[in-house]
Amino acid sequence: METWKKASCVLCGLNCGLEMKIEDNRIVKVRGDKSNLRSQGYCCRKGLNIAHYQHNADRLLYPMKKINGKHERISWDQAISEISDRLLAIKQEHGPKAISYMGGGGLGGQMEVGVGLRLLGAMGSRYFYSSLAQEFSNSYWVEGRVCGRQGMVSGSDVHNADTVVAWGWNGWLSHQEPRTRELIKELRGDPERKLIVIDPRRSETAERSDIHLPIRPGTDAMLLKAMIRIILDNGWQDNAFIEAHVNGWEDVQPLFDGFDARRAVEEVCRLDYDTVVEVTRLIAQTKSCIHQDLGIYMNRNSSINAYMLHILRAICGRFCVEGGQIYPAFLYPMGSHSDERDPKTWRTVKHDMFPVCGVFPPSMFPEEVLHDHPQRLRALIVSACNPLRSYPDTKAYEEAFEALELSVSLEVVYNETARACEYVLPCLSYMESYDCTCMTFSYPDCFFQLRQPVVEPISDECKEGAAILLEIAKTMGYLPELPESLYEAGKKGITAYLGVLNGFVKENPQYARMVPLIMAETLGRTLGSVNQAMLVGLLASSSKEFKAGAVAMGYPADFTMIETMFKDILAHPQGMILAKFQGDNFSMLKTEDKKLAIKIEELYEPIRAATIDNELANLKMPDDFPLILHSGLHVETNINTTLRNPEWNKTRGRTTLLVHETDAIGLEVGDGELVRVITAASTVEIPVEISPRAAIGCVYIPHGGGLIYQGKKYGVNVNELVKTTDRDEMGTPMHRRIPCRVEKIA
Ligand SMILES: Nc1nc2c(c(=O)[nH]1)N[C@H]1C(S)=C(S)[C@@H](COP(=O)(O)OP(=O)(O)OC[C@H]3O[C@@H](n4cnc5c(=O)[nH]c(N)nc54)[C@H](O)[C@@H]3O)O[C@H]1N2
Ligand SMILES: Nc1nc2c(c(=O)[nH]1)N[C@H]1C(S)=C(S)[C@@H](COP(=O)(O)OP(=O)(O)OC[C@H]3O[C@@H](n4cnc5c(=O)[nH]c(N)nc54)[C@H](O)[C@@H]3O)O[C@H]1N2
Ligand code: SF4
Ligand SMILES: [Mo]
Repeated sequence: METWKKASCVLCGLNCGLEMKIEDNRIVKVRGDKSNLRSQGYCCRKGLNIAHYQHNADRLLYPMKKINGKHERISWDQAISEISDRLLAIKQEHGPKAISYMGGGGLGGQMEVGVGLRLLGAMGSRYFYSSLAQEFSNSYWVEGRVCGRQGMVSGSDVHNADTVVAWGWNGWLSHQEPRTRELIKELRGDPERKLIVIDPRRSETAERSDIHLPIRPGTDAMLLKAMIRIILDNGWQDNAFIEAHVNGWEDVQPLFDGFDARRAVEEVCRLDYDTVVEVTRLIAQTKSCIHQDLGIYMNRNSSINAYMLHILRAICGRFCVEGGQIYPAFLYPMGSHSDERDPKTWRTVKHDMFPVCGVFPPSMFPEEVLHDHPQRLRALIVSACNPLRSYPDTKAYEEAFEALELSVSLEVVYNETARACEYVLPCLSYMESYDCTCMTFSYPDCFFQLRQPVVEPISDECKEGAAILLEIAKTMGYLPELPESLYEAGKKGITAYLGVLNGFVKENPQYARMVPLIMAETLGRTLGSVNQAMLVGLLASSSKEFKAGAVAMGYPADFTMIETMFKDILAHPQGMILAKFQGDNFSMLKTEDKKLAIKIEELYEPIRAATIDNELANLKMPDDFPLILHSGLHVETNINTTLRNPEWNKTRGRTTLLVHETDAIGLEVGDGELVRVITAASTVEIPVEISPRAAIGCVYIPHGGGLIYQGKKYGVNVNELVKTTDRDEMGTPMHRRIPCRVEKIA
């Protein structure tokens, strides 16, 4: 019989709804799920290839331990007891600062990190490293000041906008907004709407735009300053909006006094001034929104750019309005809040670096391991990420992993990081488990999907990541003795369980902080899934805005809401709207007066220092590395490092270095010719692809290469070419501006 099951894609943050045809426990066909309210049947070629994620020859089937340099099968009992003992010993000898956690919160599931961070907290450590802090730190830090809370990140309401600005975003390939290609086609087909792309090269998205500003690489700060100046000169700012919703503009405005917008645009950005004025007018005077992405995040001036983008939105009245920049309705936020001004906020030992959203920057991890302070990092649990390919400076990472006293990988495949770890623990894949993410950027509707398993586990020994971490927490002694009544209560339903749990916590207030782990343990057993129990916990502890929004959807206003909602979620594998948030979008702001707080004094000096003359001087590339390497285009043939079997790109050729024709002539290299790319970190050999998609002076290598599949390495790992120190003041790697040179191989 033909079975089609509903699930979602796990390959990028959009989590498009998918339907999968299953035969003999295998995904044999995939199509977009039209009943998913968010993606509405949309799906890209990566989603269509998701079977390669689930079924691949490097799936992990049982726990392993490295013995004499080789991974050997061990039992779960041995794995959990040894890891727990070792963690306790390291903590006892060196203190909690020696212990770290990396990853989690991935693009397909976020339940495991919920338990992981509680385990880390129970051990007394706060050293959490994740991918979030290699793209978003600068922007989320700014967001924390503007809206009052990091992790509450705003997004662009592109589908309701008339002018969409893609700033350093190649949406045609990377998607990043629901139904991106449909959106781009709609914008293009509608004379009343505009797509504007600000990108040094003619990207696939730029090619489909109404206006392309081919900005000189790295000069976005100059363009932003100029745009704000142009708005003020023309009186295009929205004074009524500023009066009603913005705090601090009088303080900020002088930063733009006397700025020579024309000179900046023409001389620094090398753009046509009149076109920039027209783009600025469209941003200020139409229903506009700006989607910025890695071209901004992983580039120079990332902090002030994120800041000036928010200033621009604020003075144009484009915050918290339809088609503008909105604060999404969510069940749980993107991350926690960590204010570096609070002396209680942890910093790293070596670099004294603070976290953003509770996350420390992966670019600093190797140095935090490889130093001789008694409190250096010594133990790491890494889950659902692949630092040995994803994070900058693979060599430094390899050395750091060597120097760890304990390394544990929770994975589904034998990836490069698992290979380097002492213990490797096999997880259920996202197609074999219940899981969810929170990356839905809409308001007031809060869309939510709990993905359900579509296939049986590949091995009896695979477990939910959350369950593995809970087991470690239990073995380490972090869970109190729990009464049988708590294990039994869930059998009578969620409402009954929550009643008994409440009673238990009232009697034992000392365990209040442990409630999520207690639920994971007790309700998790009843439900047969720690992830499901974690979801119940999330529903129970949701914000008052969420609960009011759920009542507006017809859910009971009392204690029984959780059970009703939980059942509804399970009955809707395609996802559903759980809550309709009440009140306007400004009500989401966490500032006291519910206004946008755009006064960020720490960034005044950097903005002042970004003068035309300084920028002209700072943009000069070093003589020995005259070209800009864009280390890691997110292209059609990769999805970070997740799809590993090269089969899926069989007809798509090999990894190349994109080079503009002008540069190719200068280098005397022809299409397909092998060249050497040299950076301060390393050298790789790669064939040239002469391409109209490259900007002059820039060369490009895709992200996600150099993966080992069935023991063989495919393509170039671009993170070999990056040093950990190629980073900015927040630790964000400068992947969009790595100095390099290219040499013809004689
Ligand atoms: N196919 C595919 N899709 C993906 C992924 C993938 O690996 N493959 N990964 C997903 C993830 S995790 C992410 S974060 C996103 C990333 O999505 P994107 O941010 O869209 O990815 P990039 O390829 O880095 O595109 C950045 C663009 O910025 C431009 N740029 C470079 N320098 C500058 C500059 O100085 N100024 C300006 N204004 N622009 C500049 C580049 O030319 C490039 O076109 O993609 C997601 N989607
Ligand atoms: N040079 C360079 N480096 C980059 C970038 C770049 O542009 N240039 N882009 C960066 C960006 S934007 C990002 S977001 C990061 C992404 O980097 P990572 O966060 O490392 O993401 P992935 O490479 O997708 O790795 C996810 C891992 O999770 C595993 N996994 C899948 N399903 C499960 C599961 O159910 N349980 C567990 N435990 N594991 C699972 C996958 O097998 C895979 O190994 O890469 C970054 N690295
Ligand atoms: S856009 Fe992202 S979530 Fe949607 S199918 Fe493609 S990879 Fe999957
Ligand atoms: Mo990313």
